[in-house]
Amino acid sequence: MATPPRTEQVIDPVFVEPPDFAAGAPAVRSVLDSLHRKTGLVTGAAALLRMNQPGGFDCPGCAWPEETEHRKRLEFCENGARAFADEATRKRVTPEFFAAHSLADLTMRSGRWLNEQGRLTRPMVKKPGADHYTPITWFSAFELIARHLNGLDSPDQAAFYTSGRTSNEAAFLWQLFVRVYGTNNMPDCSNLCHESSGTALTQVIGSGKGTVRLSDFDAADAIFVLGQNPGSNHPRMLAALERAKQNGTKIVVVNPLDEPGTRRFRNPQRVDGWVGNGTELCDLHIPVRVNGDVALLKGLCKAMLEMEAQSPGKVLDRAFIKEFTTGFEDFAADIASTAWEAIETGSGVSRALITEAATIAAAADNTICCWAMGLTQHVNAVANIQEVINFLMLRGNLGRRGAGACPVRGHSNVQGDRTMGVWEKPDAIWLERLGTEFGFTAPTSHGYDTMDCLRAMDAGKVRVLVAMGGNFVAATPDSGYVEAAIRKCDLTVQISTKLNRSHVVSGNTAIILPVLGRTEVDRQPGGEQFVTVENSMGVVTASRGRLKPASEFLKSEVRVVAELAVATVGTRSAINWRRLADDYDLIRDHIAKVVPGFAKFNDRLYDDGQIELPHAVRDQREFATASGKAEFTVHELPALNVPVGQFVMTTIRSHDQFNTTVYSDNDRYRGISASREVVFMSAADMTDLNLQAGERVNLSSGDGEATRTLSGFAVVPYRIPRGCVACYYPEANPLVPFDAVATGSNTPAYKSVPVRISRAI
Ligand SMILES: Nc1nc2c(c(=O)[nH]1)N[C@H]1C(S)=C(S)[C@@H](COP(=O)(O)OP(=O)(O)OC[C@H]3O[C@@H](n4cnc5c(=O)[nH]c(N)nc54)[C@H](O)[C@@H]3O)O[C@H]1N2
Ligand SMILES: Nc1nc2c(c(=O)[nH]1)N[C@H]1C(S)=C(S)[C@@H](COP(=O)(O)OP(=O)(O)OC[C@H]3O[C@@H](n4cnc5c(=O)[nH]c(N)nc54)[C@H](O)[C@@H]3O)O[C@H]1N2
Ligand SMILES: [Mo]
Repeated sequence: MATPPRTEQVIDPVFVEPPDFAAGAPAVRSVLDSLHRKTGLVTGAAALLRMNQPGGFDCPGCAWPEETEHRKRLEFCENGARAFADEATRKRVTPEFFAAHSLADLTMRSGRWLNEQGRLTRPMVKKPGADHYTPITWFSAFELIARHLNGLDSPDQAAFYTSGRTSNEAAFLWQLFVRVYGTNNMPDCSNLCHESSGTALTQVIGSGKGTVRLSDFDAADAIFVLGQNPGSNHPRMLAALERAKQNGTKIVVVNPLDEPGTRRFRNPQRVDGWVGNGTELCDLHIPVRVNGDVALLKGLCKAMLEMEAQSPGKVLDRAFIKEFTTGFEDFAADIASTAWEAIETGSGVSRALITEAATIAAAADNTICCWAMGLTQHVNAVANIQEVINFLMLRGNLGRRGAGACPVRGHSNVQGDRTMGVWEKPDAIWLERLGTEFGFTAPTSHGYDTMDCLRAMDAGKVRVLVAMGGNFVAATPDSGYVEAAIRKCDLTVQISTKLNRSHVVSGNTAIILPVLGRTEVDRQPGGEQFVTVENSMGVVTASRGRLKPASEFLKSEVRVVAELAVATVGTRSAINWRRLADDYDLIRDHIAKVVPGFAKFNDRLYDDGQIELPHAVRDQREFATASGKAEFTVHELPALNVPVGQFVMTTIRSHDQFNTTVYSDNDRYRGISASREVVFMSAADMTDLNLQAGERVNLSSGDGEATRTLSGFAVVPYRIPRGCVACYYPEANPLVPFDAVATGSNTPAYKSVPVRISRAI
């Protein structure tokens, strides 16, 4: 099957020894360079000063919380500045652009090229059989979409995707519209991201959210960072780690790659960060093999149980285990019967190194575990996270200052979108409250998540896709399968800021609705509006755009949802959609009545600028599980399902991309420039395969007719455990099998793909 185009030119990568520090002067240079090229230095710098500040806008990048106690004048990082500059670019995609570029032309362009064309400015339509997008009025676009939606046999033949940049106000209105229309088909990027965390945590602690506050980092004695690369993906987290480190906290990093971002941090916000050696962050790096985390975490628990046996009462928090947990006996018996040999083989880490890490945890009164995609995107991802909770619970590290579970979220409002009800599996209480508030009966049957939605498209069961942001086509696995499935749809609608692959690989009819970004002024009849977002730690803040909109034709996301609702369900619902879009305070008043934790939402926002959502585990050690207690769980060691002669491939982000938006072909922290079509491999494996550095190889996965191949990737020698390789996301997505998903959360196993590697001829 066809795979997406690669870069416009084949260029050999340049690779050098990675730096041993993150940020510092190169980060500052990079910020200035992005601003200069994209927004103009003066406009860009003035707006950036408002980012993550009271009265300003929330960074469109990641979900790491803003500092409140330690807030700085420049509360942003290199990559936040880049995300900002990418949205605030001066370049524009106009109707003339679409007249000049056929779809046949655009489908041959790389994602990077598409993004570089600038901001979308006008609603556009591609009619059936046409090879160009042409302009359409907003009114006609809404009418056309409504006609399609209302012409379906059942509302369940439509699906409504969301990406996690959407504000709370837009997300709340969106899920209301979708449910009034009559379906729960709300796939979202969370399904591809932290769904495994939500599923795992809800089962064992009764809440899907993390249990720490930012201030807990100042009181932790040990911080474990598992499967996360904060130097590139959550750079402001480095400041919290640096402060912790200076307080004497020990930091343990569990990652197949020794990421420079967690090694040493030169804080660019301080003079010594520009010229000094920076702060050594990592005390211990554990080079776990890809998907070796269940084994490793079992090993950590085993070492701690052994220490407890030697010094009874010194290691385990017996009081916590007795009062607040269930399942400890079974858990301990399973750990005791798991041999060290199996743990060493499964994790690729020696007993000695595991014991060293366990000793740090045993000496720490308070431990935090942070994690991201390195744990959530495996077949056994839910088990990974439940093992993290087992590990934390041994010493009572839940619901206590300085301790807890910290899934570090991706998109800046992905957590908020879920809080606002964007979920394909809503619970009955939610639907009841929503129905009561708005006087309708919400559909109760569960909808499609992202993977099931794609399958339904392939089977002709979903005929219309409406996407609020994101890049559904490029973010999902097995690009060949996905692109064929999307092309079967009658209509695809993308509500977007920038051009991407999902606009050019589309349904029979395709519509682009261009919207305001978060950085831009949002003026409505009720005055200038602000929106709210929830960060990774359950704090909801206001975000007010400051820049002049990229085009006079743009509408806000909230306005687009309202108009879509008026056109589609206007005559069937008593809701005054347009009034809600005139004044977002009115939406927040409804949120206050429907969403737990949001009482007096507007009042608190106007008084304090933010609200912190309650968290029963964090605040009261209350666990809303079936047993009413936190649950120890037992998980088998995952089988090493990589056939002999194959490798397990993980897919990673570079320092110079935001998800499917690739800013450049460089990855400064890994010493790579000029090309992303590389495969990181250990020198020993290269020797075995008789491969030279820079040599081109083909990678393939699957068998027989289902074989998927990517050819001509350059081999880069890298410190990665043997038997494991790494490639960049999204370039490697054509190789990710569609059927390998996490048990329980249905998240694609993007981070453990068995691949064959052969020399390209
Ligand atoms: N600048 C920037 N910021 C971002 C994003 C971005 O693309 N660019 N994306 C945002 C989003 S949506 C998300 S979800 C987050 C993603 O943030 P991260 O999760 O940090 O991103 P990844 O690069 O996918 O992978 C994380 C790390 O997991 C490691 N890893 C891979 N396989 C394994 C494994 O089997 N076990 C372990 N222990 N580690 C493994 C990789 O080496 C890598 O260091 O960042 C958010 N922030
Ligand atoms: N192989 C592999 N695949 C992965 C991953 C991986 O680690 N490996 N990670 C997965 C993860 S964690 C995630 S979250 C997904 C990401 O999946 P998505 O969230 O679907 O993808 P993005 O690349 O973040 O979406 C970028 C597009 O969003 C639009 N956009 C940006 N800002 C706005 C805005 O303010 N409003 C609107 N309406 N649109 C906007 C722009 O058009 C832009 O092109 O990818 C997943 N795919
Ligand atoms: Mo994500």
